[in-house]
Amino acid sequence: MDGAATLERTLLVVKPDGVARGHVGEILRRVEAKGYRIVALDLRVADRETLAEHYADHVDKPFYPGLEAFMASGPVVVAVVEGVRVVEGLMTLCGPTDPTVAPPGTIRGDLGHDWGHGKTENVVHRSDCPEAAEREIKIWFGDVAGV
Ligand code: 3AN
Repeated sequence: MDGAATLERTLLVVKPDGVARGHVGEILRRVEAKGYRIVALDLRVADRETLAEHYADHVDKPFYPGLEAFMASGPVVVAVVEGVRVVEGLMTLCGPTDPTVAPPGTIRGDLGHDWGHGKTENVVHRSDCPEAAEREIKIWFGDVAGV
């Protein structure tokens, strides 16, 4: 044994397509079944300012207006998830960006569908590194997130 394991936190967002299609329970079930702990959870409609901060790396990209409109089109479920190596773990559980080629067994592979909008609608967002997780948790939940 290497001693005490370090707990990490990451941000999970069930996007409007996932909420509208009734996948919230299934997605949270998979996260909990894997052994991760949900420490904060909220259903809300994202505003433009929050989305622009969250997608700071993408605001200048040609697909951003469509992404913003989609992300604001209905409620999202935002969660802070805790566990050992959870950032990496949720990347694996969610699968790659494009839902058409995301492998079966992943959330995007099993539940995502290209509705003619390319990669815009892919059911979930998860932070892609510990620094992004810290930044994104602050954007959605402020300084004190979860229990
Ligand atoms: P991921 O969420 O897999 O880390 P990113 O960070 O490259 O993917 O992109 C953020 C989000 O922007 C994606 N989840 C997807 O909704 C959207 N997106 C990324 N690339 C494209 C694209 N080429 N066309 C449309 N939407 C895209």
